[in-house]
Amino acid sequence: MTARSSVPPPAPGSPPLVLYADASWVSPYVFSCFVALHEKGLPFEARTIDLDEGRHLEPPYRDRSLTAKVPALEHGDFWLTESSAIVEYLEDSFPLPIRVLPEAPRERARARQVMSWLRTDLLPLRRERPTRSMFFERATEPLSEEATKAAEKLVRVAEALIPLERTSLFPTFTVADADLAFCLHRLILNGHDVPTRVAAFAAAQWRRPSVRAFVERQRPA
Ligand SMILES: N[C@@H](CCC(=O)N[C@@H](CS)C(=O)NCC(=O)O)C(=O)O
Repeated sequence: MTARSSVPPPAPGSPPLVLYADASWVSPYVFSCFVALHEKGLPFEARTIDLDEGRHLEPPYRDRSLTAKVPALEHGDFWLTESSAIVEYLEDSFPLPIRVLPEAPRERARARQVMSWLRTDLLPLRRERPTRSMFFERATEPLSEEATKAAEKLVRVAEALIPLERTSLFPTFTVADADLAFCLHRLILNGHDVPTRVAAFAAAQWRRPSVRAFVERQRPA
């Protein structure tokens, strides 16, 4: 476990927040939590866990995190894993000054749907265009037939969800926007064309300072 960033002062009245991330900073799940913390302007300490060396499987991390996965959030004596749960916890605990999930029930449900879907579907695409290929060497093999189908599904769903006149899914930013843009960048950064409107959405999300802070993080060689 390595402390990676200087620790800003904790929010008044709140115990410090610690985000545990993979040492390579390529986890899409860490990305969601990192963006939520940044968007909310919450000071947090980032600590990295070397998954390649199996540090997440060793106590005390294994026991405190329960699931032995990253990301984990530590907030005082409370530990939480599962990125969607972490985003929801941050939203409920720190609703101000900025929300990262919609408030209206249908929009909130849609955002949850998108986040859950991106975490559970499109496996061939996720396998053949891993997040490592976004931040380290690009993928060289063409997409298989099943990954092509997954890519087509991703683009179809994105086109259906992104309103014609907007570059966000809802009137204001949500973590679902960042998650969808992140997944689209598996294709975009590896040189695959996506329709103009989808590309405009992905580019707009990729410009957000919270997203830039993750993308531009220093990574081990
Ligand atoms: N559903 C979890 C997935 C977390 C996950 O799979 N994290 C990976 C890194 S991207 C991990 O910890 N892998 C180590 C392992 O499974 O042993 C979430 O949304 O947080």
